[in-house]
Amino acid sequence: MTQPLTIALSKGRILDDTLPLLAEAGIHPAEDIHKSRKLIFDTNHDHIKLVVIRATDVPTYVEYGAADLGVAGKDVLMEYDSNNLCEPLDLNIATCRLMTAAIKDAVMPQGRLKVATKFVNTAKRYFAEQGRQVDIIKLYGAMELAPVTGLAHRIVDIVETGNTLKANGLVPMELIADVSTRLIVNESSFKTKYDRIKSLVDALGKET
Ligand code: PRT
Ligand code: MG
Repeated sequence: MTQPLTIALSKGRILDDTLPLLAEAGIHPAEDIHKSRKLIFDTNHDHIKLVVIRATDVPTYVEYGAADLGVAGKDVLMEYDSNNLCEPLDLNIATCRLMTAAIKDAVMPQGRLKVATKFVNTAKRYFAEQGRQVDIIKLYGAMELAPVTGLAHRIVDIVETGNTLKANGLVPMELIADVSTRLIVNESSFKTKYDRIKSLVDALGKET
């Protein structure tokens, strides 16, 4: 019996760019993902299934083998920081930058810099590499509000056009990483289901 191949997709903005890539590689969900409340979808291929989950959960599903493959932003992968995931393909979609930002013309604080972000691990690593001691404050959203309200001096967040920062009186400062969406693969799946995964990687690679 052929084992299923499960692909974990990030819901939200990445999904809209992923579905056309899958379609060009010949993979079509059996029903409209946007109109369904289901979390798991059959496809036109008997043995390929899609699960649609929060972007931050994708590496977890793939690392533990609950999904063989996944589609996730480099920002999410940097924050998850696993050594057990293969990253064979840059899908070149949902491109943006991970940056620090602060209030325009803000003066540096006397004491330690307070940095608000949902990218706690990435921010810690970045400032440690710079040899700068900072206090990291974990937030789950609306990071732009932190400097304005005095919660933090700086934020680490995704910047695309820069409009969100600007609308809140902030300016981008340091580039931490260029971000795009990656295909990730569970290491042991890559060995046990090599042929099927390889041809999928090749098909998706042709489109990017
Ligand atoms: O909503 P939920 O908490 O479940 O997750 P999420 O908000 O992280 O998911 P979602 O759907 O927003 O998708 C996030 C993924 O898309 C990220 O992991 C990135 O890899 C990628 N991506 C690409 C972006 C953006 N562009 C983007 N512009 N993620 C977020 N933004 C947000 C950013 O947080 C900021 O609020 O857009 C705003 C900045 O945009 P500009 O154009 O104003 O600079
Ligand atoms: Mg969101």
